[in-house]
Amino acid sequence: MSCRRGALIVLEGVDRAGKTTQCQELVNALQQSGRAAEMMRFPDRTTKIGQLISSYLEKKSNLEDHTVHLLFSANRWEMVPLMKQKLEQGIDLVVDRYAFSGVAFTSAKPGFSLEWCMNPDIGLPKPDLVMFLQLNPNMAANRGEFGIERYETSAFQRTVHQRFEELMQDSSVNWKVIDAARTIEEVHKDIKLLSEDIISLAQNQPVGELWR
Ligand code: NYM
Repeated sequence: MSCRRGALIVLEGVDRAGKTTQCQELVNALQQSGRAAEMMRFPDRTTKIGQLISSYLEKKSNLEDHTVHLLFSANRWEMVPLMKQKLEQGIDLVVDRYAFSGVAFTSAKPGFSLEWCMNPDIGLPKPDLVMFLQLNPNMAANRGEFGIERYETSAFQRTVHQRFEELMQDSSVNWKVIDAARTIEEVHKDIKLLSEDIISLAQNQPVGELWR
């Protein structure tokens, strides 16, 4: 008999919404309750593709806008075999950003439709749950270190936020909106409860395909 699969849980939001902190908190909490949980993040800057992306984000190199979009997508696809393997082994994956960031950030640039941006990510493992950490982009800007990397301007982040709002209209994805303007502990409590519910539901279902 095969073991019950792990859940694919994604945290999304504008920059500085607290995603990384909350991913770590969730992984710790799940591990403490005896689950095998691991964190992943996109972009994964450790691979060759990830290094190209990282250099672009740090403004050390320039890449054409379509090209960098496809690199971000390729950086997800290159991790798919590992993700599927871990899920099958019963490991819960807590992921800091996914295809939704990919679409929201590129489509905030002039001339990019949501549809074009979604295409390369169609068929990725579908998250069982996507929690959107809702934070006013102006509040995010006050949370320090804002403005160091590419895309970190209030005007751009406001457009990114609008694109996320459009993506959240899609009922084929299990979106939950979390008020991220509260304390770390309060936000964590909500995230943990929602995650525990989805872990029990997901274990009896096959992993879906995103946007298909
Ligand atoms: N980003 C992230 C994209 O533009 N496209 C993507 O597909 C993904 C996953 O990269 N500003 C952007 C969002 C962030 C930056 O930042 C990655 P961080 O701090 O590594 O999450």
